[in-house]
Amino acid sequence: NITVTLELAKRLLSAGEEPVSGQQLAEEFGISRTAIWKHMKELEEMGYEIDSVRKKGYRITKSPDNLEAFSVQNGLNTRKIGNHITHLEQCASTQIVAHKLAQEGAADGTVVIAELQTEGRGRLMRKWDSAHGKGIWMSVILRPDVPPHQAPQFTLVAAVAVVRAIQQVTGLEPMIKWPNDILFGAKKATGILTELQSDADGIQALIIGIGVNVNQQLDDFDASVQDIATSLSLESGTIVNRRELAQEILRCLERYTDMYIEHGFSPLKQLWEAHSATIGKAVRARMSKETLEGIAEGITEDGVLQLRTADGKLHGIYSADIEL
Ligand code: BT5
Repeated sequence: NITVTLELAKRLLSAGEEPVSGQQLAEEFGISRTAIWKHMKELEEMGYEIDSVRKKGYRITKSPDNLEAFSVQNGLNTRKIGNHITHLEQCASTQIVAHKLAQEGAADGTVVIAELQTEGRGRLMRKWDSAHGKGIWMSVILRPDVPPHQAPQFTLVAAVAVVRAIQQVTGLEPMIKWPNDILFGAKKATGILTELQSDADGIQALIIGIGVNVNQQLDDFDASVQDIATSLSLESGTIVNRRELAQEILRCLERYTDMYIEHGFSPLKQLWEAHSATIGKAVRARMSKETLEGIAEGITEDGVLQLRTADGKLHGIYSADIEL
């Protein structure tokens, strides 16, 4: 029974370094000590490393690279983001699941994570390639008390959070391409998609979708993106622990969205610009109706990209695809 096995893992993880005896577990779970032992074997098969200290009991020394709700929550130490996590083996898109949960009243900070997305999506309904178990495919529901026109800035705030988390966990130095890409060189490792549920009273929920390519090797990517995509593993030459990274992203997301809500965009603008691959560069901005070329001079306090064209005119870009 997989539920009992996972409940046992949760119980041992919450005990931390302290071993829990087979007898105690047997009593708590209302099953035999032999059954407990069998569940431990199952956990080992799932990739847990378990120390069984004679007479003292069991202790988890290492968790597998999985994004089960309880293992992401264990040691997370956030105030609200991640208090509720829905972990799915598979779904069409975590955005769709999160939209539905938000409509049903899910709490501020609720997170949806999937191992596999069959219809992961980018902006403008573009496809987001989401290989099984290789990335972090998640959507975070936020309910900030800000006017709807501030929603796009959350994409920039989330980009800062993800960059800081990647730096912290892997030591790599990614760059941000306005508005929502995280790159190594010209290749994309992360995309962010912020969607909005609003009504006459303002923002009901923001659904921040974050897709991080973590452990894909080249042939794990769909042929259509192999030339433009990269993963943290390809960049670092190691396997990256997805759970640690997911936890750090949630912590950073809480820290920087709190900062934004309390102090506005200016402290984040500096952080964003420090990691920007766009500012000061000659870029082409493709928009739905026109394409502009010029120098990206900066972003405004509202997160609008400022592009100076050859005729000296300064254009505010609200939404575009940028080519460097
Ligand atoms: C994005 O859109 O970059 C936003 C991606 C957001 C994905 C997350 S995963 C969790 C949540 N659930 C979802 O369904 N979505 C969110 P955009 O800027 O429109 O970029 C899309 C383009 O990136 C595609 O047209 C491809 O060219 C490219 N692409 C697709 N999959 C990729 C991947 N895994 N890595 C790098 N590039 C990719």
